[in-house]
Amino acid sequence: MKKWLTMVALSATLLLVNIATACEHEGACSQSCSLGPHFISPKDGDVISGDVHIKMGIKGMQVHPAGEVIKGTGHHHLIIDGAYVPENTTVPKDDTHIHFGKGQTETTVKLKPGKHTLTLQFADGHHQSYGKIMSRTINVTVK
Ligand SMILES: [Cu+2]
Repeated sequence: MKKWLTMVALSATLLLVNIATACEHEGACSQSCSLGPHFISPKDGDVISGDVHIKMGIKGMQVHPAGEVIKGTGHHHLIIDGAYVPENTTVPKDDTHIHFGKGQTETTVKLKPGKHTLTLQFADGHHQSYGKIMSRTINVTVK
């Protein structure tokens, strides 16, 4: 009886380990399984020729068009060669801070050849940043 219980406990432990491993290898969250935005593509360290096609994902929140603030929702921002935007600060709108206020999750950008950082910043319906925890930065090289 005692041996049987040990076997059950052991199986349960193995199952949990399997779930954790599966999460790490899930394509959409290969950078990390933590909450926040992530790049489905490109990946950190990618070398890209031509235009950069970007696919954005989010974990722990829902994408919703800008306009009204709804708890647990927001929209993506792409920051080119710049830092994340501190919490409760309005995300600037310029050539290097691109808003996806319609709820878009894909875009294509043209970057000069060389090394660049791409940062995703998730912010609420009034473009107020959710801060560092809701940002993600990767490095890419454009040929
Ligand atoms: Cu915005």
